[in-house]
Amino acid sequence: MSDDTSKALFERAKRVIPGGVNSPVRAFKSVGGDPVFVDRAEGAYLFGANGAKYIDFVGSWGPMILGHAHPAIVAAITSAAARGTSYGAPTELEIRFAEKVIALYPSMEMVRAVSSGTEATMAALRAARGYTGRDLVVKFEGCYHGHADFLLVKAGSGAMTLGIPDSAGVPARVAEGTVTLPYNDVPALEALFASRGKDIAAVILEPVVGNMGVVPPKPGFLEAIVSVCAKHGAVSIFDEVMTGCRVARGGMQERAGLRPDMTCLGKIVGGGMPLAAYGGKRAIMEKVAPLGPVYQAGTLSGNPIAVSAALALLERLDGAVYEKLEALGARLQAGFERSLAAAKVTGCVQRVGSMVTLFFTEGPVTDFASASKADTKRFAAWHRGLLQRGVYWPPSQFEAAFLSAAHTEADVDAAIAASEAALRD
Ligand code: HOZ
Repeated sequence: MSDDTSKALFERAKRVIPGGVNSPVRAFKSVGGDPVFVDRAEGAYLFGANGAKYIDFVGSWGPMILGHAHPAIVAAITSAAARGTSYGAPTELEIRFAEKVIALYPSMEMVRAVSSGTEATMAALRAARGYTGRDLVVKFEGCYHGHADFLLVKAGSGAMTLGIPDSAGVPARVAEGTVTLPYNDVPALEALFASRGKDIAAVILEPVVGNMGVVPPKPGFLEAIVSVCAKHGAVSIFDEVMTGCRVARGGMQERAGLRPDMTCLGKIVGGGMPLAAYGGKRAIMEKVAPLGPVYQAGTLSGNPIAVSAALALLERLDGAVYEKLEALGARLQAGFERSLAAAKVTGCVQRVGSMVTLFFTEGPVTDFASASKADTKRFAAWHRGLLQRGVYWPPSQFEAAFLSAAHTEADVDAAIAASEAALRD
């Protein structure tokens, strides 16, 4: 596929936007080549400004669980826009959104709408600190919770991809307020609480990591987080921005049968619009202004267009969607595993439902250290091979790919065939 168009657009973009992109991993820096500039998207497909059609396994990094431009969601957006794009005043739509989220996530007794996953985690942690009167935050190496200063410490996603897990511009005294531990390491968690338990406000984690590639929790890890926090009076926070309504309608907490103290949601829950949410136990959420002293606000929070899109999406998430996603995910995983074996290439496919990563390392990948062993050059070559064959895969070894209910078995088989060929390039 000729990519003169992408090249020309990228050159133009780089003159006026840092790195030519509005979010770092989009720049293809770790895989080489020019990013695809998108003209439009429909169902499981992206159509590039270069005229090419791609089977999309990025899905806007998660939200597009029903595929792009779903007619019901487009209709909801259109009709909401005709009624005004933003009011800065409450609407009945926001109540319906909160009621829906609480119905799906019973651990969330109250919920606040915000505009991005970054805002959700930032606000949840502020509420946790306000509630406990403690300052220390615990996160896990390779988990990414948005770009708030105190969370850009040993962070995954683009920060890991670009080799800057500890961002410049974060004051040392701010970073010192965050302690990091290896993911899946219960003894390390217990040891930290034994020594500093009285100072810890909250433990935040991705209950399935998507931001260092897909890394599932080991049996007992999530349970340990919830119980250790409860024992020491700290707040457990599941960042389900990626896993929420993705690994199950009620997220990973539904699959695990757990009720964390707080939950952060975004992506799917936002209907593919700039909408996210945080919430949790009533006693914690009652600390949030105007009820309590923890301040958090936003002109576009609960925006009527975004909330309308979210409601239209959420009401379409039935059991059939998740059955289809599981079947497609299993098919993709088996096919990729066959392609690795046939090409005699070392790799492992990690998957939870419709979140998938092919790691170019023996595996299993259980934490930041094992993820870091992946052969990123091999990944880059494979990624280029997929792209040349019309498969749009996340341009980083350390990101999850996503299936949607709009994908077909034929789309998945095309990706498997592209992988087979790419591994032989
Ligand atoms: N943080 C997103 C992936 N984990 C990337 C968002 C984007 O670059 O659009």
